[in-house]
Amino acid sequence: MAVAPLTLDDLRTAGLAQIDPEVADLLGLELERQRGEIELIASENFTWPAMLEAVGSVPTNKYSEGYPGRRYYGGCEVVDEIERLAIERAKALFGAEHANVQPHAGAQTNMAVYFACLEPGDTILSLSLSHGGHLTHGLGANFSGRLYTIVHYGVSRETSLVDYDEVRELAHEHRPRLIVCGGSAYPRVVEAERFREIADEVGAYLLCDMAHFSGLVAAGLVPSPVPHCDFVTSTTHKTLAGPRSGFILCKEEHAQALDRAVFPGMQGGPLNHVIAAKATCFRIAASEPFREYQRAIRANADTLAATLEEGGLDVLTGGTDTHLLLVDLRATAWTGKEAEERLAEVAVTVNRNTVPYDERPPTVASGLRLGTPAVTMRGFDEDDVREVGRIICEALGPSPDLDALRARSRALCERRPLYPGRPAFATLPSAGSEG
Ligand code: DSN
Repeated sequence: MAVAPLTLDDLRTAGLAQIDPEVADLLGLELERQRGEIELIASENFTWPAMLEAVGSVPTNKYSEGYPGRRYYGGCEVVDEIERLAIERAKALFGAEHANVQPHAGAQTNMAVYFACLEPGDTILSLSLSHGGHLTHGLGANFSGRLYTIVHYGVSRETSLVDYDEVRELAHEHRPRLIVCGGSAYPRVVEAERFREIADEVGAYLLCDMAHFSGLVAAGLVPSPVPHCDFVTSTTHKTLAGPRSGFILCKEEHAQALDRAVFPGMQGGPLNHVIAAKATCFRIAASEPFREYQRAIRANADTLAATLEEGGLDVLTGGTDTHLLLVDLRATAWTGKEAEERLAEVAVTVNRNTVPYDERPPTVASGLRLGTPAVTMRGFDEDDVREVGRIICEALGPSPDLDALRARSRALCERRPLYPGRPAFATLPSAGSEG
């Protein structure tokens, strides 16, 4: 599309479609992609329209290094109120003594905790990435693996569950300064209470990374790690269904060190528009409709696991306590990469994932990680998810009719529209866009 020459005055009022149709069209295409595929990436979600509004709001213009009432810029009286609201709501939602809502994303939450309680070289005991941990829990190529001494625990070869005896043995042998529990691909409850006992035996701090399951914690569907941990980190965009961002909870005794680690330790100006969205995210997460949504995520995850098992796939640990499941493909001819690509052909989006004791590299992997937050957000019920499970099993089975399977996926997407009534971005009316 040709772009008419714009004046400086036009730029002051024009919308994106008028100024940059190329980008506007790409945004529209992304919306249509999200609408037309069955989204099963466990860490993704479709956030509420209210969040889209907040993250597109004017506090994006404001600098406010510091904390409410203690800023290094003028004009912070409104963003102070926004941040106070987010802090108080986060504390109330999770029963926490202190909250920092400034981290830009999940990686920054863990970095801030390490900066708050460790010195470079100190030892961290954490779940290895290939057994369900996270990059920031000590991967060699990540800052965590480069700055700290990392010892990993894993899951049992027989049960794929955390072996708490192994955690205890490693803790006593290596005397870590910090133990990390939680991760990004562990389908069962993280027993923070048991980690606390072990941490106390060796005088370690305890961090739970609940980024994946914080929505379930908020809804009371899995045990809260908050009472047992020195620090709890989370993103807001996974099960919590808020904006793409992070926050940290901690005991009051660590509040000052944590706040200093976030600012000035590692971040400059907070993203005030995103903090506004976080405040609303916490408000929604305290509501009964949100609990209803989380219950549906759990029911759908159980149904998906059962359907995949009925179809002959190996769901590790036999199911899930959360929103995510891990499929072990080692008994099939599929690699994770090939299975991910095959499912994309039938409009089902997943990610390849290593399984514990995987012999393939993460770029290929032997498993798939699936989750139900996003499909549940667009209204998929257990019947829909059963159909999704069957589509997956048939797509990975012998001689599938891929066109027919794709049509079945599309039919589900049409029955459960995403952002109904929201026009594609490129066609949104915008000021001065006529002509
Ligand atoms: N990338 C996220 C996930 O997929 O779990 C974690 O950071």
